[in-house]
Amino acid sequence: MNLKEILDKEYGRAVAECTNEEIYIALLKEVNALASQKSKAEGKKKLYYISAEFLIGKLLSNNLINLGLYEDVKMQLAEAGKEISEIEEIENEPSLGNGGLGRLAACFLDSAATLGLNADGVGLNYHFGLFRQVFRKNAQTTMPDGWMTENSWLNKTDKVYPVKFKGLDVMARMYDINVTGYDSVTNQLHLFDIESVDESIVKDGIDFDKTEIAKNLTLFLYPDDSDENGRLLRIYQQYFMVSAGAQLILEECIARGSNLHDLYDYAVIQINDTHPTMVIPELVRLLTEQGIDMDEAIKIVSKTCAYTNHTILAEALEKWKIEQLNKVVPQLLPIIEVLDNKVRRRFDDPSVYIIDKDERVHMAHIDIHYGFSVNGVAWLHTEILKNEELNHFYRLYPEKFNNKTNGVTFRRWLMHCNPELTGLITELIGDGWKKDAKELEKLLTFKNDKDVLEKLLAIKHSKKEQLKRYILEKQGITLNENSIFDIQVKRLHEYKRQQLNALYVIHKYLEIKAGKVPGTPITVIFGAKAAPAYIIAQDIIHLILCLQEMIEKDAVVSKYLRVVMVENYNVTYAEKLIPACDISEQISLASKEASGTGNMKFMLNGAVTLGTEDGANVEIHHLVGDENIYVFGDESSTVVERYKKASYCAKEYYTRNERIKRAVDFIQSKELTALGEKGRLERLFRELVNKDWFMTFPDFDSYVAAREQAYADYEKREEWAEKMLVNIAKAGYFSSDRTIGEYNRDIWNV
Ligand code: 26V
Repeated sequence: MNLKEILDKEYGRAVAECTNEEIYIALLKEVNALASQKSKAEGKKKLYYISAEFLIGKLLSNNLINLGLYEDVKMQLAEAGKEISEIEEIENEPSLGNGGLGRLAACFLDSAATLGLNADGVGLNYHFGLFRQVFRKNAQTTMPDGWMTENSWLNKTDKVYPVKFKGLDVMARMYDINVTGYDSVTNQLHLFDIESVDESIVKDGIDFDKTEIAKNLTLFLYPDDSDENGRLLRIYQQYFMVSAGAQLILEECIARGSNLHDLYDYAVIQINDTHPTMVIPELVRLLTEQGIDMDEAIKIVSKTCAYTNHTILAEALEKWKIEQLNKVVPQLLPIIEVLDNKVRRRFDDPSVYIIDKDERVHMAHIDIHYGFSVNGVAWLHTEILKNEELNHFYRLYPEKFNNKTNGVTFRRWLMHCNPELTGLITELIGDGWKKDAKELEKLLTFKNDKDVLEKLLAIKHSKKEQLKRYILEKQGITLNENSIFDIQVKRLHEYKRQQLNALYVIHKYLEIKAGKVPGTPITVIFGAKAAPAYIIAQDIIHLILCLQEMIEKDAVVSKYLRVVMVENYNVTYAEKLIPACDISEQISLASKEASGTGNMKFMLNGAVTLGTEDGANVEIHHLVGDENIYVFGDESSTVVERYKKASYCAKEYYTRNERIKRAVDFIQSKELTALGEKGRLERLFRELVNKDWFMTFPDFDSYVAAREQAYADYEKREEWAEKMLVNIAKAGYFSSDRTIGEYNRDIWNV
């Protein structure tokens, strides 16, 4: 690519004379055109990965890397005195996902294209995506996060599909984003949008009239569903996505030669959690419209659809009231009733019915009965699905259940975000690992190589300096790059237990106040958005921000301990934080985190995990061995039992354990209430003492012990570097190329 020529043609100016924005736009157009020209995957059968979320992140560098142009462009920019990172800054991040599930979908598309699979994504084009988080008075406020500009990666297509709701007909327009594989084909992410959407109805932060469907349908990702209109809007969004998606799929399959009776030879639809579940009755409806009888239509669809479960939290398993569905998509109800009746005729167990006695439709039940595969996303998660949460279904269909441990794309999560480490690895073992991540294990031969270990430490240090500069620029906070960077970044949820981390911070603060100072200063970094209607999550953010301010103002303590909560944590921030991390906090209550994928990204970048035996941490532990991870807390079997017996009493721990009591009491101390809202802090205090539903107290002592051990081991720099090396070397298993290979082998066969 000749940047000079491109800019000359576009603006008639030299590289150095163009603004960063001009360079970005010219690059965007050029790279997008090159991506479109790449060969497409071919084949009779295609995978459609249908998902309400695709958290794709910025695309410029990602596409440059995958097209093999990154180094060249970087060099040409450098010759003109520009850094590629300045150009990256111009791009808006599309926040089309909440967290893990959406980011996983994006990694999967990257890997599917890299492996050359005939595979497209199907989703929605939210104009504002997830909200932008702004801190005011030590609390989260929310703003719309517009990302679509005149020039973006969205390519408008001429495909439009009619979608019918009760009393409202709309048109779904398809927009495509090129998904470049690494040195491979280009696939597509199809995002549907409504022509009549009106961004001007958004007022006061992220408020808007939830009843004006024709104007609001694709404005936001998961609009607040704390009220009835919000919930209905979610049904509108889901049906809009699956109806347009189903029409696209049928049209494409017919074009490839299907007579629809053999649809499953032409398409496999992976349903990403229950949000796209209505694709099942919708496909049945469309097939019957084509003259196929209902029984056959159901059989065809059942051989086409596969379901991935991403959570066992009961409140996250979608159930829609018949009454709600009737208000939006009455045409699906007769079909859902047929699906339910077939289940009732076959099985005598109300817990597997689709429609329950309270007239609610269990979306996951549709997927399990009428899909041919059900998978969990990490070994432990799948075991819990089989033996606990979905045990009744597992007994009916043992052959449908399978595990697919999550993975992440190493193009973004190593090559892009950590070129320094990428360079060292390639210098040591060549670049075969870029196509076959298992080759990272070759690094183990350098375990005792002092020179290599020192280089690893030096890279970590320079990534900490880079993060320091970034946070200073974004938030005006100056980090100490010589401190331990202990990081917990993920959605705010009680089960992920940011509150346990905060209790440790209080404990440490009190120790330092009492004169017991740590050997190396510690910087505890948080990043998390909380759902606007999730009160306790908001209170936890409030606590963390108050702790941050209190410690910042304490000249003595802040020399040894700092707390920083980064504002608006997103993919772009993750790319800066993860390479700079020493200790990766993965402290969910065992059994609750389906997998986690941040844990994998941290490991890959040489952070050492401090975690519970939960989700994919179990597999990380198994791979790196006891020496190279800090594991603490009760095991999932203990936790599951404790819930079953309802035997947990937080108060008992609080009264008996002096350290816990002191830390928890501090939440409503004068020091903190002076900086925050007394009512909120007291509410959080009461929540913990009287409930502590996610059992932080039972794990507190072992958490403190493990964390202290990690900090002590950090002092032995060479031994620590060995741990880093082992983590990187063993991370190959968590490449999403491996995961996608398994999906294709066991489920898709495209
Ligand atoms: C959704 C909701 C929605 C309503 C209220 C509470 C709640 C809590 C959790 C969720 C999770 C939605 C599904 C999800 O994002 N699961 C994540 O999927 C990742 C990719 O498989 C996995 O790594 C994470 O462990 C899992 O939490």
